[in-house]
Amino acid sequence: MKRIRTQVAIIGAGPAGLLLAQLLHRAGVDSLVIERQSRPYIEGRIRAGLLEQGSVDTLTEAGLGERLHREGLAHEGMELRFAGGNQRIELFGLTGKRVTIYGQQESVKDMVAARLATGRPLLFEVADTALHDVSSDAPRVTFTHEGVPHEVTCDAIAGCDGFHGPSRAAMPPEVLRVYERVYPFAWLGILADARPISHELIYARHEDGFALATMRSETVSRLYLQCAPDEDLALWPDERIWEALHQRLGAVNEGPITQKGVTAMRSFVAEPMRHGRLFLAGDAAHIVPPTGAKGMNLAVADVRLLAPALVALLRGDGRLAETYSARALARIWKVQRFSWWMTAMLHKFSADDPFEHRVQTAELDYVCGSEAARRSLAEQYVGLPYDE
Ligand code: RFL
Ligand code: PHB
Repeated sequence: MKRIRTQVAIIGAGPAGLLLAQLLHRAGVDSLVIERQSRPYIEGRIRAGLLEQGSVDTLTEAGLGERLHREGLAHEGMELRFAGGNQRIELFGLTGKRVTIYGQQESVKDMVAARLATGRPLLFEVADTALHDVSSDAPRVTFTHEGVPHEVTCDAIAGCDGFHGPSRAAMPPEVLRVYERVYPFAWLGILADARPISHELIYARHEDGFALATMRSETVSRLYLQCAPDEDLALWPDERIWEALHQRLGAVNEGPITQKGVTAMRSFVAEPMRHGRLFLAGDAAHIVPPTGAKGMNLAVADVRLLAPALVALLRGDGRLAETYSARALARIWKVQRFSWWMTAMLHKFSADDPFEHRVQTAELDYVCGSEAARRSLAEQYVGLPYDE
């Protein structure tokens, strides 16, 4: 058994865990990051792409913005498309803020490089991660790395291990309350070497279902189609995907498809996000459907609150730690509501429900016709101000 002592044990090297490690390092706090997957796996995992201005600012302040500013695509608007309607939402004009397209795996690469440069530990391919004594002042994490069992003693554990990680389950069941909604559809996402159809994102509601045109660069398109929750990718040869995209989005530039995947859609919140010396952040505590592009942004917002709370706790002041969960959840629920609303407005919920169809059209008509409604959408889409 190898024994290690650190101040904060961070479980998970996704955006939440890696950003927390960086912020703690800059505040002079020691941490150990453990990750179940390999480095190439997490650096290649295709996921989110859109960063709120506040997330860009947070990453920049953390010293992680150099390539993001060079390669990220800043957008000042987005488009809603539906039967007969085609509306640009002037994000910058309505809010003075922009959003930035920069693949999550690119942020992850930047954060892994920054972490390795600090010389502080980041261990990949760990197994059997388990949390112990989280209610005490001396919590522990055990795991196996390169065949050797490890035990980490620490002052606090940050559970940044995503929806399926062990941290949330380490909270005593009697203190944890879960709120959940599962949607009757999923997204089939592709990455293609094809020029994006527009400089900006297009969210389309069509009678066949939702579609989204986004991008990773000026030559790489990222496209999504609403599909069945248990969709079999084998039934979606490339021609069928392009046909459905043309149908729902109109003219789409085709090119070789380099990646295909199906993403389930769920809204989920676990409360509270802290018990004793265990703190949850990011997808470990909450999931949003991707329609509002909020998952990674919420992970960043959580960590923005968690890092100073942990720094203060380690100096003997537990006040920010006490209120971390409530302050994080105040934003999370607003973002949950926004993501649920965007999802409800743009997807087809049932095969044949003319009422639903009319209400969605009315909603889109209203959003497009009212500056107040567009401003409300824009304000949430670019990211609500941080409440600190
Ligand atoms: P992550 O990224 O899931 O990282 C958790 C890490 O923990 C590791 N882990 C463990 N490590 C050690 N021991 C264990 N036992 C472990 N169990 C798990 C995992 O391997 C993993 O590396 O969570 P984090 O850091 O909270 O970050 C959250 C984001 O990844 C997620 O919310 C976003 O990707 C969601 N999302 C989007 N978010 C946005 O902000 N904007 C978007 O445009 C956006 N689009 C999307 C998305 C997610 C999608 N998918 C595929 C779910 C589009 C899609 C299609
Ligand atoms: C993406 O670029 O992958 C993306 C953008 C906006 C969303 C979801 C995903 O709402």
